[in-house]
Amino acid sequence: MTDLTLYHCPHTRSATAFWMNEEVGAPARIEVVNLKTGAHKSPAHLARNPMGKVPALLDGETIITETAAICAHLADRFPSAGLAPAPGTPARGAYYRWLFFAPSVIEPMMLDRLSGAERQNPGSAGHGSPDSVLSTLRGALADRDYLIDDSFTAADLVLGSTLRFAMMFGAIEKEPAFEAYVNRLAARPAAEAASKKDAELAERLASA
Ligand SMILES: N[C@@H](CCC(=O)N[C@@H](CS)C(=O)NCC(=O)O)C(=O)O
Repeated sequence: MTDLTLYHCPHTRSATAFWMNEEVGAPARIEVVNLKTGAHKSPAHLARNPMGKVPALLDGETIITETAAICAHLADRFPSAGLAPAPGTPARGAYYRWLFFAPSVIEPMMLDRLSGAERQNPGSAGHGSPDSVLSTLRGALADRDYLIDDSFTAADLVLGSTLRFAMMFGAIEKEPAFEAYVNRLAARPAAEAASKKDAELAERLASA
């Protein structure tokens, strides 16, 4: 039985989990946690996620936070969507690689760039130098449509969303291959549906 609730605020990082929910047939009930009213710091939300952040997914009685974890869990929970390579295969290893690369490498690099922080010793920073992040991304996306075996997975969804945000905020320069990749992902029917529903939710919150 499916008993899923996604705690979500439109136009935030949780839009990635919201899109993933669409990719697997929208099984989760959406509960809005409005960051503008401080609902994310309410006792009810802090009990779900002591970080006071969205997204969070309630699956039965278990809370899952962290966008990449939520997306990976939904991919496994709904295998018929075909968004994760089989566990134990080399492709699954590559899938984990890119799922983790987005939050543990691209995100901190993006925040460094936006805040102007300079790492004195990039070798001791897990996310290395911006140049190495960019050249790794270029290599991963060169001459292919998706990260793994030329088929779309939840790793594309997570990494592509992160890359889109990074380009939108100017933390990563727009490059033709990056833009083509992000646009390819945005053209998926589930991505379009999620984006439309997210905009409607945002409008509803703004006029409430
Ligand atoms: N590591 C978390 C980050 C989530 C996050 O930072 N969410 C932001 C919205 S973009 C948030 O809830 N911020 C509210 C706050 O921290 O006060 C993830 O990947 O899900």
